[in-house]
Amino acid sequence: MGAAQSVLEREDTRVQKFRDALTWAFDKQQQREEEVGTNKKQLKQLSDAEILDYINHTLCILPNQKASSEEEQEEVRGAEATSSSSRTTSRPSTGTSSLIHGGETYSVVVEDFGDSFYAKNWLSREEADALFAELAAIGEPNRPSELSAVSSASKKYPLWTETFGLKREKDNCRALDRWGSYHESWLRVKEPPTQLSKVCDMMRSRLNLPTYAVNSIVVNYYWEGDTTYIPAHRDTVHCLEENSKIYCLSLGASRDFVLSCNDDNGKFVKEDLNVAKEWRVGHGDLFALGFETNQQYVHSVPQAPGLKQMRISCIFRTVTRSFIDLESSEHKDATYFVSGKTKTFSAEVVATENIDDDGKREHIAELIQKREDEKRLKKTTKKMLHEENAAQYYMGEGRTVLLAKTKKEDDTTKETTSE
Ligand SMILES: O=C(O)CCC(=O)C(=O)O
Repeated sequence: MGAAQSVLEREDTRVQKFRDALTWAFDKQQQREEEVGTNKKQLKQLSDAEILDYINHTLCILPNQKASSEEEQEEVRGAEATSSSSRTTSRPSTGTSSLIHGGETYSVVVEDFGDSFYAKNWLSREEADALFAELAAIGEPNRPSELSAVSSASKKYPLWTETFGLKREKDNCRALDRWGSYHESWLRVKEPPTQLSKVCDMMRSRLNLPTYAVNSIVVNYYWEGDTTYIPAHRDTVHCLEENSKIYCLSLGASRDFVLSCNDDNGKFVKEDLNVAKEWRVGHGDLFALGFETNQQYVHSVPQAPGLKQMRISCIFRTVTRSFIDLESSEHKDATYFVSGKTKTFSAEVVATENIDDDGKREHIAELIQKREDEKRLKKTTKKMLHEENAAQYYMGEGRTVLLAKTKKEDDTTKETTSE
Protein backbone atom coordinates (compact mmCIF):
# COMPACT_ATOMS: atom_id res chain seq x y z
CA MET A 1 0.00 0.00 0.00
CA GLY A 2 2.81 2.40 1.02
CA ALA A 3 4.77 1.63 -2.17
CA ALA A 4 1.68 2.02 -4.40
CA GLN A 5 0.86 5.31 -2.70
CA SER A 6 4.39 6.53 -3.32
CA VAL A 7 4.21 5.55 -7.03
CA LEU A 8 0.91 7.44 -7.37
CA GLU A 9 2.38 10.52 -5.72
CA ARG A 10 5.35 10.43 -8.06
CA GLU A 11 3.00 10.12 -11.05
CA ASP A 12 0.98 13.11 -9.78
CA THR A 13 4.14 15.16 -9.62
CA ARG A 14 5.05 14.14 -13.16
CA VAL A 15 1.60 15.08 -14.47
CA GLN A 16 1.93 18.47 -12.81
CA LYS A 17 5.34 18.93 -14.37
CA PHE A 18 3.95 17.97 -17.76
CA ARG A 19 1.15 20.56 -17.34
CA ASP A 20 3.75 23.19 -16.46
CA ALA A 21 5.70 22.31 -19.57
CA LEU A 22 2.61 22.73 -21.75
CA THR A 23 1.88 26.10 -20.13
CA TRP A 24 5.43 27.10 -20.97
CA ALA A 25 4.96 26.02 -24.60
CA PHE A 26 1.71 27.98 -24.80
CA ASP A 27 3.34 31.15 -23.34
CA LYS A 28 6.31 30.80 -25.66
CA GLN A 29 4.01 30.53 -28.69
CA GLN A 30 2.09 33.63 -27.56
CA GLN A 31 5.36 35.49 -27.15
CA ARG A 32 6.33 34.63 -30.71
CA GLU A 33 2.95 35.84 -31.90
CA GLU A 34 3.47 39.12 -30.06
CA GLU A 35 6.92 39.45 -31.63
CA VAL A 36 5.74 39.01 -35.22
CA GLY A 37 2.60 41.08 -34.66
CA THR A 38 -0.12 40.58 -37.26
CA ASN A 39 2.20 39.22 -39.93
CA LYS A 40 1.13 35.59 -39.55
CA LYS A 41 3.26 34.46 -42.49
CA GLN A 42 6.37 34.94 -40.43
CA LEU A 43 4.95 33.02 -37.49
CA LYS A 44 7.01 29.94 -36.81
CA GLN A 45 5.20 27.27 -34.82
CA LEU A 46 7.10 25.70 -31.97
CA SER A 47 8.40 22.38 -33.18
CA ASP A 48 7.64 19.14 -31.31
CA ALA A 49 11.37 18.79 -30.75
CA GLU A 50 11.52 22.14 -28.97
CA ILE A 51 8.59 21.24 -26.73
CA LEU A 52 10.06 17.81 -26.00
CA ASP A 53 13.40 19.38 -25.17
CA TYR A 54 11.68 21.59 -22.63
CA ILE A 55 9.58 18.74 -21.20
CA ASN A 56 12.67 16.56 -20.77
CA HIS A 57 14.33 19.44 -19.10
CA THR A 58 11.48 20.30 -16.71
CA LEU A 59 11.00 16.67 -15.78
CA CYS A 60 14.47 16.90 -14.36
CA ILE A 61 13.97 20.12 -12.49
CA LEU A 62 11.32 22.74 -11.84
CA PRO A 63 11.38 25.92 -9.80
CA ASN A 64 10.00 25.82 -6.30
CA GLN A 65 9.52 22.09 -6.20
CA LYS A 66 9.60 20.29 -2.90
CA ALA A 67 11.87 17.27 -2.94
CA SER A 68 9.66 14.79 -1.10
CA SER A 69 11.79 11.66 -1.17
CA GLU A 70 15.46 10.78 -1.31
CA GLU A 71 15.12 9.65 -4.94
CA GLU A 72 13.54 12.95 -5.90
CA GLN A 73 16.36 14.85 -4.24
CA GLU A 74 18.79 12.77 -6.29
CA GLU A 75 16.77 13.68 -9.38
CA VAL A 76 17.12 17.38 -8.55
CA ARG A 77 20.86 17.10 -7.99
CA GLY A 78 21.24 14.96 -11.13
CA ALA A 79 19.81 17.78 -13.24
CA GLU A 80 22.90 19.86 -12.56
CA ALA A 81 24.94 17.45 -14.65
CA THR A 82 22.36 16.92 -17.38
CA SER A 83 20.81 20.34 -17.78
CA SER A 84 23.47 21.95 -19.90
CA SER A 85 23.92 18.96 -22.19
CA SER A 86 20.18 18.44 -22.76
CA ARG A 87 19.67 22.08 -23.70
CA THR A 88 22.79 23.00 -25.60
CA THR A 89 21.02 23.20 -28.95
CA SER A 90 18.50 25.81 -27.81
CA ARG A 91 20.91 27.90 -25.76
CA PRO A 92 22.63 31.00 -27.10
CA SER A 93 26.37 30.65 -27.43
CA THR A 94 26.94 33.46 -24.92
CA GLY A 95 25.08 31.63 -22.14
CA THR A 96 25.76 28.53 -20.09
CA SER A 97 23.35 27.01 -17.63
CA SER A 98 23.86 26.57 -13.94
CA LEU A 99 21.72 26.02 -10.90
CA ILE A 100 20.54 28.15 -8.03
CA HIS A 101 20.40 25.73 -5.16
CA GLY A 102 18.88 27.36 -2.10
CA GLY A 103 18.84 24.38 0.23
CA GLU A 104 16.88 21.17 -0.27
CA THR A 105 13.55 22.66 -1.24
CA TYR A 106 14.41 25.16 -3.94
CA SER A 107 16.28 24.79 -7.20
CA VAL A 108 15.94 26.54 -10.53
CA VAL A 109 17.92 26.48 -13.75
CA VAL A 110 19.48 29.74 -14.80
CA GLU A 111 21.15 31.01 -17.94
CA ASP A 112 24.47 32.63 -17.13
CA PHE A 113 25.81 35.66 -18.94
CA GLY A 114 29.20 36.74 -17.60
CA ASP A 115 28.63 37.59 -13.94
CA SER A 116 24.88 38.04 -14.59
CA PHE A 117 22.15 35.44 -14.86
CA TYR A 118 18.56 35.05 -15.98
CA ALA A 119 16.18 32.68 -14.19
CA LYS A 120 12.85 32.00 -15.87
CA ASN A 121 9.89 31.45 -13.50
CA TRP A 122 12.03 32.24 -10.50
CA LEU A 123 8.78 32.91 -8.64
CA SER A 124 5.93 30.44 -9.03
CA ARG A 125 2.78 31.72 -10.71
CA GLU A 126 1.00 32.09 -7.33
CA GLU A 127 3.92 33.95 -5.73
CA ALA A 128 4.19 36.32 -8.70
CA ASP A 129 0.40 36.92 -8.77
CA ALA A 130 0.32 37.82 -5.06
CA LEU A 131 3.19 40.30 -5.37
CA PHE A 132 1.76 41.84 -8.55
CA ALA A 133 -1.66 42.36 -6.88
CA GLU A 134 -0.09 44.05 -3.85
CA LEU A 135 2.16 46.38 -5.86
CA ALA A 136 -0.49 47.22 -8.47
CA ALA A 137 -2.81 48.40 -5.66
CA ILE A 138 -0.01 50.67 -4.32
CA GLY A 139 0.85 52.13 -7.73
CA GLU A 140 -2.57 52.46 -9.31
CA PRO A 141 -3.56 55.80 -7.63
CA ASN A 142 -0.53 57.35 -9.36
CA ARG A 143 -1.38 56.23 -12.87
CA PRO A 144 -1.49 59.39 -15.03
CA SER A 145 -4.96 60.15 -16.40
CA GLU A 146 -3.48 60.79 -19.82
CA LEU A 147 -0.42 58.96 -21.04
CA SER A 148 0.81 61.05 -23.91
CA ALA A 149 3.96 60.35 -25.83
CA VAL A 150 4.70 64.08 -25.86
CA SER A 151 4.85 64.42 -22.08
CA SER A 152 6.83 61.21 -21.67
CA ALA A 153 9.42 62.29 -24.22
CA SER A 154 10.27 65.30 -22.07
CA LYS A 155 11.19 63.10 -19.09
CA LYS A 156 14.39 61.14 -18.88
CA TYR A 157 12.75 58.16 -17.13
CA PRO A 158 9.01 58.36 -17.85
CA LEU A 159 7.98 55.97 -15.09
CA TRP A 160 6.33 56.04 -11.71
CA THR A 161 8.54 54.55 -9.00
CA GLU A 162 8.13 53.65 -5.33
CA THR A 163 11.13 53.23 -3.06
CA PHE A 164 11.39 50.88 -0.09
CA GLY A 165 14.22 50.41 2.38
CA LEU A 166 14.74 47.98 5.23
CA LYS A 167 16.01 49.16 8.60
CA ARG A 168 19.46 48.04 9.65
CA GLU A 169 19.66 46.37 13.07
CA LYS A 170 22.25 48.74 14.49
CA ASP A 171 20.20 51.96 14.62
CA ASN A 172 16.96 51.48 12.67
CA CYS A 173 18.18 53.69 9.83
CA ARG A 174 16.73 52.67 6.47
CA ALA A 175 18.85 51.59 3.51
CA LEU A 176 18.95 54.43 0.99
CA ASP A 177 20.43 54.17 -2.49
CA ARG A 178 21.34 57.81 -2.60
CA TRP A 179 22.00 59.62 -5.89
CA GLY A 180 21.05 62.81 -7.68
CA SER A 181 20.41 66.22 -6.17
CA TYR A 182 16.68 65.90 -5.48
CA HIS A 183 17.31 65.09 -1.82
CA GLU A 184 13.62 65.47 -0.99
CA SER A 185 12.93 62.16 -2.79
CA TRP A 186 15.10 60.38 -0.23
CA LEU A 187 12.40 61.05 2.37
CA ARG A 188 10.04 58.79 0.43
CA VAL A 189 11.81 55.56 1.36
CA LYS A 190 9.21 53.35 3.07
CA GLU A 191 8.81 50.02 4.84
CA PRO A 192 8.21 47.29 2.23
CA PRO A 193 4.64 45.89 2.21
CA THR A 194 3.91 42.25 3.20
CA GLN A 195 4.38 40.38 -0.08
CA LEU A 196 7.45 42.38 -1.03
CA SER A 197 9.07 41.63 2.37
CA LYS A 198 8.29 37.94 1.82
CA VAL A 199 10.04 38.06 -1.54
CA CYS A 200 13.08 39.71 0.09
CA ASP A 201 13.20 36.77 2.52
CA MET A 202 12.84 34.27 -0.35
CA MET A 203 15.63 36.00 -2.18
CA ARG A 204 18.01 35.65 0.74
CA SER A 205 17.19 32.01 1.29
CA ARG A 206 17.00 30.91 -2.38
CA LEU A 207 20.10 32.82 -3.46
CA ASN A 208 22.06 32.15 -0.26
CA LEU A 209 22.52 35.84 0.54
CA PRO A 210 23.41 37.31 3.95
CA THR A 211 20.70 38.61 6.32
CA TYR A 212 21.34 42.28 5.47
CA ALA A 213 21.18 41.72 1.67
CA VAL A 214 18.51 43.08 -0.72
CA ASN A 215 17.61 45.85 1.74
CA SER A 216 16.75 48.51 -0.86
CA ILE A 217 13.96 48.06 -3.40
CA VAL A 218 12.77 50.31 -6.21
CA VAL A 219 9.46 49.38 -7.84
CA ASN A 220 8.97 50.63 -11.42
CA TYR A 221 5.52 50.91 -13.00
CA TYR A 222 5.46 50.49 -16.77
CA TRP A 223 1.81 51.40 -17.31
CA GLU A 224 1.94 50.34 -20.96
CA GLY A 225 4.43 50.10 -23.80
CA ASP A 226 4.16 53.34 -25.78
CA THR A 227 5.02 55.92 -23.15
CA THR A 228 6.70 53.97 -20.36
CA TYR A 229 10.17 52.49 -20.82
CA ILE A 230 13.67 52.87 -19.39
CA PRO A 231 16.32 54.29 -21.73
CA ALA A 232 19.72 52.61 -21.85
CA HIS A 233 21.77 53.51 -18.77
CA ARG A 234 24.27 52.16 -16.28
CA ASP A 235 23.27 51.82 -12.62
CA THR A 236 25.16 53.83 -10.03
CA VAL A 237 26.75 51.54 -7.48
CA HIS A 238 28.55 53.79 -5.02
CA CYS A 239 26.10 53.00 -2.16
CA LEU A 240 26.09 49.25 -2.82
CA GLU A 241 28.07 46.43 -1.31
CA GLU A 242 31.20 45.82 -3.36
CA ASN A 243 30.56 43.40 -6.25
CA SER A 244 26.97 42.75 -5.20
CA LYS A 245 24.40 41.97 -7.85
CA ILE A 246 21.32 44.05 -8.67
CA TYR A 247 18.25 41.80 -8.94
CA CYS A 248 15.45 42.75 -11.37
CA LEU A 249 12.22 40.83 -10.81
CA SER A 250 9.55 41.12 -13.53
CA LEU A 251 5.79 40.98 -12.98
CA GLY A 252 2.84 41.33 -15.35
CA ALA A 253 3.32 41.97 -19.08
CA SER A 254 6.44 40.62 -20.78
CA ARG A 255 8.97 43.20 -21.99
CA ASP A 256 12.43 43.13 -23.54
CA PHE A 257 15.38 43.62 -21.23
CA VAL A 258 18.35 44.61 -23.38
CA LEU A 259 22.08 44.83 -22.76
CA SER A 260 23.73 47.00 -25.36
CA CYS A 261 26.93 48.88 -26.11
CA ASN A 262 27.85 52.00 -24.13
CA ASP A 263 27.24 54.36 -27.06
CA ASP A 264 23.54 53.57 -26.74
CA ASN A 265 23.25 55.56 -23.51
CA GLY A 266 19.86 57.33 -23.48
CA LYS A 267 18.33 55.35 -26.37
CA PHE A 268 14.97 53.66 -25.88
CA VAL A 269 13.87 52.59 -29.36
CA LYS A 270 14.70 48.93 -29.83
CA GLU A 271 15.80 49.31 -33.47
CA ASP A 272 18.35 51.98 -32.46
CA LEU A 273 20.11 49.76 -29.93
CA ASN A 274 23.28 47.79 -30.63
CA VAL A 275 22.05 44.72 -28.81
CA ALA A 276 24.66 42.54 -27.11
CA LYS A 277 22.14 40.27 -25.41
CA GLU A 278 18.45 40.41 -24.64
CA TRP A 279 15.83 38.49 -22.73
CA ARG A 280 12.05 38.56 -22.96
CA VAL A 281 11.39 38.99 -19.23
CA GLY A 282 7.97 37.76 -18.08
CA HIS A 283 5.83 37.27 -14.98
CA GLY A 284 8.01 35.87 -12.18
CA ASP A 285 11.34 35.97 -14.08
CA LEU A 286 14.50 37.21 -12.39
CA PHE A 287 17.46 38.92 -14.02
CA ALA A 288 20.54 39.39 -11.85
CA LEU A 289 22.80 42.18 -13.12
CA GLY A 290 26.41 41.54 -12.15
CA PHE A 291 28.90 44.29 -11.28
CA GLU A 292 31.05 43.61 -14.38
CA THR A 293 28.07 43.45 -16.74
CA ASN A 294 26.89 46.81 -15.42
CA GLN A 295 30.34 48.25 -16.22
CA GLN A 296 30.59 46.67 -19.68
CA TYR A 297 27.11 47.36 -21.01
CA VAL A 298 24.20 49.75 -20.61
CA HIS A 299 20.78 48.19 -20.01
CA SER A 300 17.30 49.23 -21.03
CA VAL A 301 13.65 48.24 -21.21
CA PRO A 302 12.81 49.76 -24.62
CA GLN A 303 9.53 51.18 -25.80
CA ALA A 304 7.00 48.46 -26.74
CA PRO A 305 4.66 50.07 -29.28
CA GLY A 306 1.06 48.95 -28.99
CA LEU A 307 1.43 47.11 -25.68
CA LYS A 308 -1.51 47.91 -23.40
CA GLN A 309 -0.78 45.76 -20.34
CA MET A 310 1.16 46.89 -17.29
CA ARG A 311 4.54 45.56 -16.26
CA ILE A 312 5.93 46.10 -12.77
CA SER A 313 9.59 45.53 -12.01
CA CYS A 314 11.15 45.30 -8.56
CA ILE A 315 14.83 46.16 -8.37
CA PHE A 316 16.57 44.77 -5.29
CA ARG A 317 19.92 46.15 -4.18
CA THR A 318 22.24 45.53 -1.24
CA VAL A 319 23.04 48.94 0.19
CA THR A 320 25.87 49.10 2.74
CA ARG A 321 27.15 52.65 2.32
CA SER A 322 24.14 54.86 2.80
CA PHE A 323 21.22 54.99 5.24
CA ILE A 324 18.60 57.48 6.32
CA ASP A 325 17.42 58.25 9.84
CA LEU A 326 13.77 59.27 9.54
CA GLU A 327 12.92 58.92 13.21
CA SER A 328 15.32 60.65 15.57
CA SER A 329 16.67 63.75 13.83
CA GLU A 330 16.02 67.32 14.96
CA HIS A 331 13.87 69.70 12.89
CA LYS A 332 15.75 72.13 10.63
CA ASP A 333 14.68 74.64 7.99
CA ALA A 334 15.77 75.17 4.39
CA THR A 335 14.76 78.09 2.18
CA TYR A 336 14.17 77.59 -1.54
CA PHE A 337 15.89 79.96 -3.91
CA VAL A 338 13.18 80.36 -6.57
CA SER A 339 10.01 80.45 -4.44
CA GLY A 340 11.61 81.93 -1.30
CA LYS A 341 9.55 79.45 0.74
CA THR A 342 10.96 77.85 3.87
CA LYS A 343 10.31 74.19 4.70
CA THR A 344 11.13 72.16 7.79
CA PHE A 345 12.82 68.76 7.53
CA SER A 346 13.61 66.09 10.09
CA ALA A 347 15.97 63.48 8.63
CA GLU A 348 19.66 62.71 8.52
CA VAL A 349 21.53 60.77 5.87
CA VAL A 350 24.30 58.51 7.08
CA ALA A 351 27.31 57.83 4.82
CA THR A 352 29.01 54.58 5.88
CA GLU A 353 31.84 52.26 4.84
CA ASN A 354 29.96 49.06 5.64
CA ILE A 355 26.70 47.77 7.06
CA ASP A 356 27.69 48.20 10.75
CA ASP A 357 29.58 51.45 10.51
CA ASP A 358 28.35 54.46 12.61
CA GLY A 359 29.02 56.62 9.58
CA LYS A 360 29.03 60.34 8.96
CA ARG A 361 25.70 62.12 9.44
CA GLU A 362 24.39 65.09 7.47
CA HIS A 363 21.05 66.77 8.03
CA ILE A 364 18.87 66.75 4.95
CA ALA A 365 17.84 70.41 5.47
CA GLU A 366 21.53 71.39 5.29
CA LEU A 367 22.04 69.45 2.06
CA ILE A 368 18.96 71.09 0.54
CA GLN A 369 20.12 74.53 1.70
CA LYS A 370 23.56 73.93 0.18
CA ARG A 371 21.96 72.97 -3.15
CA GLU A 372 19.70 76.05 -3.11
CA ASP A 373 22.67 78.32 -2.24
CA GLU A 374 24.60 76.87 -5.16
CA LYS A 375 21.67 77.69 -7.44
CA ARG A 376 21.69 81.27 -6.20
CA LEU A 377 25.45 81.53 -6.70
CA LYS A 378 25.23 80.14 -10.21
CA LYS A 379 22.49 82.59 -11.16
CA THR A 380 24.37 85.57 -9.66
CA THR A 381 27.62 84.63 -11.37
CA LYS A 382 25.88 84.24 -14.70
CA LYS A 383 24.39 87.71 -14.31
CA MET A 384 27.75 89.24 -13.42
CA LEU A 385 29.44 87.61 -16.37
CA HIS A 386 27.00 89.37 -18.62
CA GLU A 387 27.84 92.77 -17.18
CA GLU A 388 29.97 94.83 -19.50
CA ASN A 389 32.78 95.62 -17.11
CA ALA A 390 33.12 92.24 -15.51
CA ALA A 391 36.32 90.42 -16.39
CA GLN A 392 37.35 87.63 -14.04
CA TYR A 393 35.59 86.07 -11.09
CA TYR A 394 36.60 83.50 -8.60
CA MET A 395 33.82 81.31 -7.14
CA GLY A 396 34.78 80.39 -3.63
CA GLU A 397 33.06 79.05 -0.55
CA GLY A 398 29.53 80.38 -0.95
CA ARG A 399 30.61 83.78 -2.35
CA THR A 400 31.79 85.21 -5.62
CA VAL A 401 34.91 87.37 -5.63
CA LEU A 402 35.67 89.92 -8.29
CA LEU A 403 39.36 89.64 -9.10
CA ALA A 404 39.77 92.30 -11.80
CA LYS A 405 37.27 94.77 -13.13
CA THR A 406 38.38 95.89 -16.56
CA LYS A 407 41.59 95.78 -18.50
CA LYS A 408 41.73 99.57 -18.43
CA GLU A 409 41.83 99.86 -14.63
CA ASP A 410 45.04 99.36 -12.70
CA ASP A 411 45.96 95.73 -12.11
CA THR A 412 45.40 95.79 -8.34
CA THR A 413 43.12 92.88 -7.47
CA LYS A 414 39.93 94.07 -5.80
CA GLU A 415 37.90 91.72 -3.63
CA THR A 416 34.16 92.29 -3.70
CA THR A 417 31.66 89.83 -2.34
CA SER A 418 28.74 89.49 -4.68
CA GLU A 419 25.86 88.83 -2.22
O1 LIG B 1 12.61 47.32 -15.12
C1 LIG B 1 13.67 46.71 -15.24
O2 LIG B 1 13.74 45.50 -15.35
C2 LIG B 1 14.97 47.48 -15.24
C3 LIG B 1 14.89 48.72 -14.43
C4 LIG B 1 16.17 49.47 -14.36
O3 LIG B 1 17.03 49.35 -15.21
C5 LIG B 1 16.40 50.40 -13.25
O4 LIG B 1 15.51 50.59 -12.41
O5 LIG B 1 17.53 50.95 -13.19
